[in-house]
Amino acid sequence: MTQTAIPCTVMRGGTSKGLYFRLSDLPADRATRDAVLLAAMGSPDARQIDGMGGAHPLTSKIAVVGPSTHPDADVDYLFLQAVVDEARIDDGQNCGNLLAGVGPFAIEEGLFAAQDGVTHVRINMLNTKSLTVAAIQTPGGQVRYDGEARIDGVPGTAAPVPIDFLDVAGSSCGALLPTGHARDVIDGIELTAIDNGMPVVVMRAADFGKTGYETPEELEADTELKARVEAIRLQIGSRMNLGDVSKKTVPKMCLVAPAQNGGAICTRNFIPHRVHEAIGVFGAVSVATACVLPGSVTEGIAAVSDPSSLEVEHPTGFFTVAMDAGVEGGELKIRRSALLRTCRRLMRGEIYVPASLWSGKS
Ligand code: NQM
Repeated sequence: MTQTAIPCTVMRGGTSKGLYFRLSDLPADRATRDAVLLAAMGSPDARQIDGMGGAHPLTSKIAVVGPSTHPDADVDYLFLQAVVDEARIDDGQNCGNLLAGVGPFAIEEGLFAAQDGVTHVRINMLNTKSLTVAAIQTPGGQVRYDGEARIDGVPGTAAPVPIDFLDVAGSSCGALLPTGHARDVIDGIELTAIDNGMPVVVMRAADFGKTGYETPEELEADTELKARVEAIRLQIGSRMNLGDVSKKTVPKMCLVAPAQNGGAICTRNFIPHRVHEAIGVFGAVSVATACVLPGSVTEGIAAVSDPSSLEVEHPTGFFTVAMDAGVEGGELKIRRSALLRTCRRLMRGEIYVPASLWSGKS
């Protein structure tokens, strides 16, 4: 046998797509696991031609799902980013888009028993050591994928997957405001470094001479802008308790401008080197939080009419974040945030990797 076959499911989760594995189907040793996952995706290669990756960070994602190691959860979820053009599997961030597929995958794989109606799956998110609950449509105890829910960035409609977060503030950086300030200045640019589920650096597009309404392609072609944004990222990363971020996918860098379509704010997101076609889930939650944070750089830009429901605009539409937040003792406290995603199982089968990397489970 020159190749090893590994059970694998391909799912669209929110506006991303990735490979879903059961923990027990992957090598236990981390170096072997990473070599296997790189081969499965076809990294490193800009086209990922020899693997399943889609040649973009949003389609080069992996979810590993296993039995819960947390007393208050039903399953564990580890998110892994296969870097497209480097031989690197990164576990330094979470992904709220692939998260949408975790509950259905766990049910389909027999890791968690569905009820008739709606099944609430409590998920232990290992990357950020935080918990979430996803409500999965399961009429007759079967996962239902079709439905009427629509999210921007995905054609058509599907079954709704509402997701609730209780404790994501500071989950990567140790604090909602890791630098201790609502506003910092780096290279003459005012910014808000915030972590409500994702480390994000919020900056005003106008401070870079941009409108903030440019297309992702226009921003990606702007090498001078990209260099300025990356220089700030490298400096603020360690101040956000993330250490040297030169080889990390966080923090994300978000340019903001006044909303154009009635939302709270308009965003363009460097994740961190490509520009997102929409916005990441936890990225949106963190930016929405900046919009209600007194003293953040969104002041004078964000239009918040209802702080319990914020529409974050992005290149392909809106992302609605529901939030229960308030200032307690002079500090912003996030009691709960919630959002809507959809997902769809696309394929289930076996993925082949060279047996020279791993001979498989004996
Ligand atoms: O922020 C892109 C995505 C993401 C991550 C990224 C995500 C999140 O759209 O929770 O969903 O910023 O890397 O999948």
